[in-house]
Amino acid sequence: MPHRTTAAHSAPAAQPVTDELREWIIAQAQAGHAAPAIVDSMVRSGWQEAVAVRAMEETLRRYLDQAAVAQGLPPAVPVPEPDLAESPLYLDAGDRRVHVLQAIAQPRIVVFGNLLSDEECDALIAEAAPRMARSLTVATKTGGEELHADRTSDGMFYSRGETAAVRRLEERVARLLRWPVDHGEGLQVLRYRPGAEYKPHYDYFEPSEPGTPTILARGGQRVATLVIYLSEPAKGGGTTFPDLHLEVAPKRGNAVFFSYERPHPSTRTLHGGAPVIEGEKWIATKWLRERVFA
Ligand code: PD2
Ligand code: ZN
Repeated sequence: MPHRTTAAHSAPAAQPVTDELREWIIAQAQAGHAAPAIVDSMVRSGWQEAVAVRAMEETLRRYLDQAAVAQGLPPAVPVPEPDLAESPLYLDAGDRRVHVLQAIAQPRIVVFGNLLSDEECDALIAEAAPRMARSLTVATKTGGEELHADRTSDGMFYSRGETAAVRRLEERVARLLRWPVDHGEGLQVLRYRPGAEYKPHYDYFEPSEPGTPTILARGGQRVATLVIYLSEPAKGGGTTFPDLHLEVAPKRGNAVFFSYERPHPSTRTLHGGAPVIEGEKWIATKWLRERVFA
């Protein structure tokens, strides 16, 4: 493999990743070697571990994306990502210490705790309550909105920065997910009563639908979702990911984040809101776009 060494006592010089190294990484992966083994052998050849890991990740991501595009899938785009590099238990979200309760890498799903206090949940519900109406979903045929039988909740949208509580939450989320406030849609609040549910769906806009170009003109695709639980139903109402057989409990103040780097089922981000069985479920959803949402 391509060799690199740095003098034992000098500060390590930057080690540029060469095409030769990238080709070697791809060949190793194609030969069936696992990522840790590839990194190990790079380190033994004198590459700094951090450089080796980054070279591996970048090379394989680019390679897989080229293969996906060659198969006719839409290209991958950058997505929001909380900084979980060192497996922290807590993340500094500016004005609040958010708990990292669970993380899945593929697809990227993170369950956060303590994102909102009980008082903040109550304030968002109280301000939203008088404005609730039967939920509409974006009509991808036209780019407008429509009543949808798959969603039996009531809802409303806050415009971005509309109230002090909304602004504070938006800034906290931007810091947590490392994605600018102005790339977010307005916060949507939903209420599910017993029997209400949100059937499994993808949050990205289906590229082949005729209304999609109009929708995308406002900030590109959705690339991530944060569902924040504002109240706890006594039974039911979890957020389900059918492809993963995963159900996230709707615990007040917690949130589930997931991202999708291309608008395609291969992301395995199919998800739904299970029927509420007892009590009421209130959520606030933040959808994040590729670019400034205006
Ligand atoms: O309420 C939920 O758990 C849920 C499920 C699926 C919310 C959304 N999607 C959403 O707001 O997109
Ligand atoms: Zn959804």
